[in-house]
Amino acid sequence: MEENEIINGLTDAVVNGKKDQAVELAQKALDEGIDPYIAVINGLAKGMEIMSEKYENKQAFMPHLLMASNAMYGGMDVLIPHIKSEGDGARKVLVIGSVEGDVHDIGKNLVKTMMSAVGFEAIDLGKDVPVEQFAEAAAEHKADIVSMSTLMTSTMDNMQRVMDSIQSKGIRDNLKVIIGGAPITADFADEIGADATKTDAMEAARWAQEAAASLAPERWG
Ligand code: B12
Repeated sequence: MEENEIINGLTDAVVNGKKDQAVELAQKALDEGIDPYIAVINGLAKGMEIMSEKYENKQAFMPHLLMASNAMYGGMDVLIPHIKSEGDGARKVLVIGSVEGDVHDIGKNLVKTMMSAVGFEAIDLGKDVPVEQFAEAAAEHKADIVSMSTLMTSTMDNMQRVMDSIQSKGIRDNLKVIIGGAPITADFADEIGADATKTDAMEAARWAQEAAASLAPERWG
């Protein structure tokens, strides 16, 4: 099988909600020496994007989405352990979660995966994370990066509340904050004082790598 065929097959497996196929093709991708990072992004994650669009256009419904994400995670379980950390070996810590009120976590999990792939140790707070928990976990784990997701306009304000809580804990200068999810714009990120937003998980990871490198190593004392 050619690389393209495997990558497209991974996308199709997600779109059709076929976990077995996703697992099998993920293994094939490894056997054929395809970069597992590429297989995740161009294969599995692309399938999830297609399904989200289909859902928006009412061409797919919730059970299809859940089967699609199940297939995506099946393939990721095979591929992720083989993604080589691009990190420089320094321990870098990421605190990540979907903000309070929001249970969407597929995108958050993708961001976590990509950040782990570039060398971050991820403290995953999960979804619907109470506002204060981001700052508490960041201080406890001496975080380099805090990453927040939300897919709903109604929960965007909670990102502001997390920023306020990071400020009032006095740790704002110790870390960098990136936010994302479909409703998030660069203007909104500016407005709440976050350091960046990106449209996809891979860009988020690249940014985080550089942002973490710009932080002073001794800042947590
Ligand atoms: C799947 C889904 C669900 C699933 C979630 C399952 C799960 N475990 O995540 C379930 C069924 C639970 C669900 C529930 C609801 N949902 Co829903 N859901 C979706 C759907 C169809 C797809 C989301 C998805 O997973 N996409 C795939 C992932 C890969 O994409 P992503 O999350 O956007 O992530 C990408 C980027 O945004 C980015 N990214 C994500 N996070 C971050 C973070 C950082 C730092 C960065 C840089 C980038 C980044 O990277 C990813 C790509 O690489 C969207 C529609 C859509 N088109 O997005 C609606 C959608 C988000 N849901 C919506 C709504 C309204 C709801 C409900 C309120 C529905 C209801 N009435 O019950 C509930 C919310 C419950 C709650 N309190 O949170 C609305 C939100 C509307 C709005 N703008 O406010 C949407 C847009 C659908 C719609 N058009 O109405 N939903």
